Amino acid sequence: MFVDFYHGLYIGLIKVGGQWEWLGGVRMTVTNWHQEEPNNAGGYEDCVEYKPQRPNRWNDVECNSKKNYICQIPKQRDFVFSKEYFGR
Ligand SMILES: [Ca+2]
Repeated sequence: MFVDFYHGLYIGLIKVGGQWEWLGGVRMTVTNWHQEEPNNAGGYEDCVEYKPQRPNRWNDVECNSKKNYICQIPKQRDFVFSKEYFGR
C-alpha cells in the first residue's frame, strides 16, 4: 500500500458548531497549526490534515478531499511498517 504523505493525512479532527473536536467527541486540548491556519479558506474547511513536510503541521481543509488518514494507537503497542509502506 502506498501512503501519500505529501498531500496530507486526515487526523480525525473536525469542526463541530464552530469548535474543533476529535472524532468521537473528545475536545481538542493541544494544537499544531501551521502559520496562518486554520484559515477556513472558502468557508468550508471543517476537517484537519497533517502535513509532515511543514514545521507546524496542521491545516484545516474541506472534508471531501480524497486523502489517507492516520489513527491513534495505544502507546505500548508496536507498530510494524511493511516493506511496501516505504516503497522498497
Ligand atoms: Ca486551511
